[in-house]
Amino acid sequence: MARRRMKNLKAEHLGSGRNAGHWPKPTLPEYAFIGRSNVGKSSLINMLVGIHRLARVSGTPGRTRNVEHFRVEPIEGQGPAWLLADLPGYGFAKISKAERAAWQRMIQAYLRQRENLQCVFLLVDVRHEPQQSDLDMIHWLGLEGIPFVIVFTKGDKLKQPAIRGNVALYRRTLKRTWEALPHLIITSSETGQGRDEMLAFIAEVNSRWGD
Ligand SMILES: Nc1nc2c(ncn2[C@@H]2O[C@H](COP(=O)(O)OP(=O)(O)O)[C@@H](O)[C@H]2O)c(=O)[nH]1
Ligand SMILES: [Mg+2]
Repeated sequence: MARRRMKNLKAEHLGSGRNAGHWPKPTLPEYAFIGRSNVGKSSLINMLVGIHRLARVSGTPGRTRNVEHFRVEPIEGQGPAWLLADLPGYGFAKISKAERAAWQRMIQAYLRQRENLQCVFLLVDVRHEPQQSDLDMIHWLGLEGIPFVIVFTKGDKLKQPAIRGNVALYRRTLKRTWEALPHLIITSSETGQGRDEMLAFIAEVNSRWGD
């Protein structure tokens, strides 16, 4: 049976800023998208919301240096509106050490301070084996006790068996350090794979907002 495609959502860009003074008031549940430059953060945000050019998709990695905030309206009045935050990519090679450190400080400050943050979506390219910068970020999130989900991107670029193999490798790598594994979701911004699963996850977390 063909599944009904979930409707496009209503969403708007709220603003862009490097520090708390420039971010929207933390009065709605928020989800942050982080990952290496070019992993597909902006594409995934566009895919989830169903708006082609909400978040910019960049061919030039490392261009966004601010946190970009978006507001998404609830579907048919169910649950609160929610916020998406598109964070600057890490692991971009062509920047100075000082600039990299400044990014890291900014991202860590955001993740620690943002009181309405419900969950971090940590994006990794499903084609690559676990990268040190991603494992470092996962480790840091774990130590800080910040809830996160690992979201594999570009699922359209590999065949099923290769995807299964790479995801299994990821599980094995994490199991060396962590007792419990985080939730893993496989997505493709091209085909819409993983959209329903991510939106259902967000709706579920949103339903507990204000409890
Ligand atoms: N085939 C395919 N390409 C993707 C996917 N997601 C992103 N891309 C491409 O990867 C590049 C970087 O995407 P972008 O969303 O700008 O990455 P960001 O730097 O993490 O925001 C762009 O050329 C996108 O078109 C995907 O799911 N499938
Ligand atoms: Mg981007």
